[in-house]
Amino acid sequence: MSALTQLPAWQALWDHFADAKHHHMRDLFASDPQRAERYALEVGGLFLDYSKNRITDDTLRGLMQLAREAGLPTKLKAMFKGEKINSTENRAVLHVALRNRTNSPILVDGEDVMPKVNSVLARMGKFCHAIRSGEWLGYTHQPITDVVSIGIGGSDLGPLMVCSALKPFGHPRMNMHFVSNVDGAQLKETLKKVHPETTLFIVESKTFTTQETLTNALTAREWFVARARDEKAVAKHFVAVSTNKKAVAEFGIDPANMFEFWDWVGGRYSLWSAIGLPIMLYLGEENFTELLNGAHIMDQHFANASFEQNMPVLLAMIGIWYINYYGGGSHVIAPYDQYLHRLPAFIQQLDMESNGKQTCLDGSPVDFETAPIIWGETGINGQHAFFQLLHQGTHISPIDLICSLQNSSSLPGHHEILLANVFAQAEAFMRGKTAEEVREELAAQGLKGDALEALVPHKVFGGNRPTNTLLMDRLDPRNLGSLIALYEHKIFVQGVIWGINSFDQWGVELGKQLAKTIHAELAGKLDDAPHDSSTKALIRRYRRANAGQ
Ligand code: G6Q
Repeated sequence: MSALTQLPAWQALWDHFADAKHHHMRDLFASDPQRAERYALEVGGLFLDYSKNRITDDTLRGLMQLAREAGLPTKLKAMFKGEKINSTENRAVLHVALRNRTNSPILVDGEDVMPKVNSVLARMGKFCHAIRSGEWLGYTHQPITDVVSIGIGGSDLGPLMVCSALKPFGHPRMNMHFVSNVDGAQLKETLKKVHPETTLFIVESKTFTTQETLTNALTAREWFVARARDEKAVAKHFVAVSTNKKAVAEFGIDPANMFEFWDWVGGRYSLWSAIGLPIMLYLGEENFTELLNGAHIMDQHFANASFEQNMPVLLAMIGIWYINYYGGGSHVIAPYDQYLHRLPAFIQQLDMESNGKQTCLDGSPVDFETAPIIWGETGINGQHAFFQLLHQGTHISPIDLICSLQNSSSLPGHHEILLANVFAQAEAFMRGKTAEEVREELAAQGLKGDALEALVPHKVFGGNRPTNTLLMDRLDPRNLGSLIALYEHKIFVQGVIWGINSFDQWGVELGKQLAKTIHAELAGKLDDAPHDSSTKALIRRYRRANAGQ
């Protein structure tokens, strides 16, 4: 048995569950007129209504007790203090230092990291100002109009998601492009849209060894040099963001054009570091600082609020309730905001790469579920697609409905319709529709007798389906910063409860090794490497199809 399942609070919650699983939220609301008020919380510009969950005061008490028994208070302090909590890579985990706006010292191996953080931020600020103001000129003395960010995974998704989310704050002259896929189609299509004289390429890679990124960067560099006909022009059009100065220099980017970050910044937690350079270029230094400020507000709240009033802790522990007790293995992210259309993909990586683990910190296997499958889409589109399963399917998938109260960029009349859908869906998921209500509805439409009764079971909705409603005052850099940090900390808390390492990613590393041998075989540089018969046949088939090319 794992340490977690032996905790008294873990068992006590099972005892509570035996009774609680029979509760219907409809009854919980009916018996407590204050429920919505009591199960809501505001942090900065974010408001969370968590009342439409299958929880009672006893559930929350039990969950908070579990958080304490699992050592959350100590682990939380350890992260903020820069202890090496990423034990399999022997690294600190300090995305909170990147937005530590109070500047209080944070030590790693006895050294305060804040001066380095501030100095890179200042360099980024200067560079971005030069590009945005038009002072930085390309090799034909023209200002930069297009930025192509080349990276993948954690070195792509964060900047891509934030730049899409905050488009209304973007520089009007700047067009942002993101290339991650080694399928040449993405780079090819991007290069069709840009001009070498006015394009800046940012090569983003923590390790600077990632095959997809380096292949794309090399092709982009060749494309550029073939047109500029001058190697020296590269200095005006290529910059790198990395922890690996040597590899950047070997690639052919002057380290003077490199923005640094450090091993204690995890890829999927790196948008606050120099990896956020495309964000700062697009939004400007002030807005990037606002993004950091928003995250810092959430960091402070997470570090200091009581667990009972702590937004990341509440979201995490309510998640644990479903994952480990109800056995709900999936969680839906449904932003009701077109600008947030990449948020589900971003949170999917953040959560599944962090907590998709089956080994406890001490090396023993887990004997409970860990990260749920995270998926989603803009809510309004989801309504016309997979929401059917969420309403009437056999799975319980909690849903985060995310939207903003004000939407200055929408066209007149649209935002009200959007928000009406958010609130209506949350209500429907909670209430459902009883057989009696269906009968009344059908009778009002003129149906009766057998025809009416035959339809009733199909139109009944059980309800009792959990949602969290997250409202932002408005979608701006500060509130987006708080929202992202909220999910980062939620994921951290769940990792602590499960006693796993949320900050390594051996599954991703495996992918980086696997293709190497087969790549050599496909290229005809290696024959007869040991494989199963299926893999061998696939390789042969590829080679036959491409023979003579
Ligand atoms: C993120 C992961 C992974 C990583 C990419 C890119 O946490 O580790 O998604 O960001 O594999 O790695 P590089 O930045 O080293 O190119």
